Amino acid sequence: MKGKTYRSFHTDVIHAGQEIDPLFGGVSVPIYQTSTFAFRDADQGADRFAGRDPGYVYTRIGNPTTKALEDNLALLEGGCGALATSTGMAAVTTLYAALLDKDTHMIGTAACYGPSRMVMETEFSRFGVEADFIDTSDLAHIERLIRPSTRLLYIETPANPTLILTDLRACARLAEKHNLLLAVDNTFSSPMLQKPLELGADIVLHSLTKFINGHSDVVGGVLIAKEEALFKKLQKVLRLMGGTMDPHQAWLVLRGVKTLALRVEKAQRTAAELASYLASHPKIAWVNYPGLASHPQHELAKAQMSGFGSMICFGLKGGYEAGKKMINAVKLAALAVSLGGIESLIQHPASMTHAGVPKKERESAGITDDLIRLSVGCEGIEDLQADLEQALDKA
Ligand code: LCS
Repeated sequence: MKGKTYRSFHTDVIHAGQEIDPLFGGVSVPIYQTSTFAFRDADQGADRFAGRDPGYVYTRIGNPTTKALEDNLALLEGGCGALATSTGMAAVTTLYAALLDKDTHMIGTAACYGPSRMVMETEFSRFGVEADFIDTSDLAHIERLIRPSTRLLYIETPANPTLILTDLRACARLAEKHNLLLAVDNTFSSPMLQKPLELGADIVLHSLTKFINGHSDVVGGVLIAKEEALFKKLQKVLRLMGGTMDPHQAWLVLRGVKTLALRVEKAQRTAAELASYLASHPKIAWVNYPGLASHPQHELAKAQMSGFGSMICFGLKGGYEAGKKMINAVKLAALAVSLGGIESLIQHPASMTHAGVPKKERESAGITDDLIRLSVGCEGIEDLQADLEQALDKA
């Protein structure tokens, strides 16, 4: 992997792993929009396939634009290498396929992004992989479920959409004790606010669709490994299964990541104020935001995150009926799934992102029917608050 990190994360997002285009001096990384790369001669082709020549072969296997993004993201997370994927789900499924075999077992966070759980319970289960999705904030429960066949601890913290946290340092200790791999979906925090590899995780993954790209115009994902052997294992499976990222997609994400630090700073400042505003509103029953002193894991948030992010979830006193009126009345925040973009978005997980998780499991994971999820963007607080205010008036 090329490149180095700087003193400031604000510099890293712009420069880590990046270099001036050696051909023409382009400051922006060129888009190598090509599916294949010509060999000088047959020997060079053979050498590239055998890995004796590090040059490019074919874009599913590797591409310079995608590599520039991968080098940047690996440095931001402190990993040895990154693998960009076509979507966040391609990162999740590549991880599962690379690390789990028939009759092996994993333990995952129950309140994770619905499809990350569904793909395991409905698809990987067909190949004999076993899984328990539980409240991973309960470490004793994790330990009780570990079996000789358990290979992977899959943690999402803060979890989508409940914002329940899991103690990453404690999970790393458990993983070490029981010889498990610890993978962390860091989508909600981004490397700006949480660095799972530094806290002891083996792998970090993201839906790049969210904060890292940040402009609601690209889907993508990434896997970042701490150690080379694990990186190679994931890389082999990704190349074979084909969930690789396209160079044009990579270029857009590279453009997006340069403003990650600015966007996260702005959005989380606004989110902190909006969370306090909602918590004091007479029509609001409850608010979950890790930055509020009332969040049951506020101390853990301070211990493992450097900021509390810009995701808020809350419920209205009138339950989902009132919540539905509110989300129908919101004008500035779009009523849409996804999160982490400059535009604020609001949605109802029980009927949208997590509708595929059976109701019983959804509720036991804390995804109650009244839960509304707000992704705070970079608009001005005055406008966002006024919009929530008028929508709450109608609820
Ligand atoms: N991990 C997390 C935490 C996510 O929130 C998502 C998508 C994924 C993985 C999958 O990434 P994708 O394939 O969509 O790039 N979360 C979404 C959400 O909450 N609303 O719509 C998508």
